[in-house]
Amino acid sequence: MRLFQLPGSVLVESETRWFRLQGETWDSVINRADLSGWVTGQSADATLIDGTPDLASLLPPIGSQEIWAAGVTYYRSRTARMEEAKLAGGGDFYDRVYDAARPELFFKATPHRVRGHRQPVRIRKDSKWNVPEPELALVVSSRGEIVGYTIGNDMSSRDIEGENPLYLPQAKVYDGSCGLGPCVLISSAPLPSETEVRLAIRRGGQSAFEGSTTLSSMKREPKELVEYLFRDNSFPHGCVLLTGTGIVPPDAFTLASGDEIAITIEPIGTLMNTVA
Ligand code: DO4
Ligand code: MG
Repeated sequence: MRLFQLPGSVLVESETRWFRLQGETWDSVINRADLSGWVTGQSADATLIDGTPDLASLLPPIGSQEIWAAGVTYYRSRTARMEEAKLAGGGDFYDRVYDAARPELFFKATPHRVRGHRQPVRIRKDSKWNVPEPELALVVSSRGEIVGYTIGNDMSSRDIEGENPLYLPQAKVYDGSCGLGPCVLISSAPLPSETEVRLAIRRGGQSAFEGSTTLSSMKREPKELVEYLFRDNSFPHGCVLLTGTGIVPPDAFTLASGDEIAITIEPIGTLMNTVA
């Protein structure tokens, strides 16, 4: 089952049926106990929507949740960061966090910085080297349970982060720096390790970069990341946690205005954003 957010309503796609959750907000839905059982129960009395609903006004799958992210959870990310930070003397930190018990977790966005499916993401005006980071995103309830999955794009300024690791918040957090969507796949079970994450970037109608990885290359378990995030932190509305990237384009690549970014994680769908 997948949840979609439209202005003023939450829609459910279950097998071939679509229905609206009456009198619910995004925050109330994702914090329901036994979300998948509850949504299944709602389908019994729901008024079905004829055919496929119009998703032109689709919103990002976010209400009042904070968005956090994990880093250096894939070997590819560790290597790329070590390269970009080595002149600044910061390369070693990435190697150490990759092997450490405690993961890297950082604050990524508030809801107003998030862009949904087909909404434009942004590059910082003071940055010259930028990439999208395609990541599995966990939707976590206020009780710390993973209730579903969405797709995240952790837009990142590599020159700012590479200049000094202490600039990480500026490289990661700015208006339009986080893509999320198109929907939430409701599942309390982990996604299979062979699940693919694919990134395709098109420029001027042609492929500019393609890459893929699978969740089996992730060094840490989603549950472990959530457990660290919830240590001494409460999330009254739940939160979204991006799990890190395993795909980094070659160093010569930087995003440009007009680029189309498509991130696909099959059971969830495809998140598409154009760079503003
Ligand atoms: O350490 C910097 C950020 C890492 C990150 O965002 C990632 O690995 O996805
Ligand atoms: Mg990232």
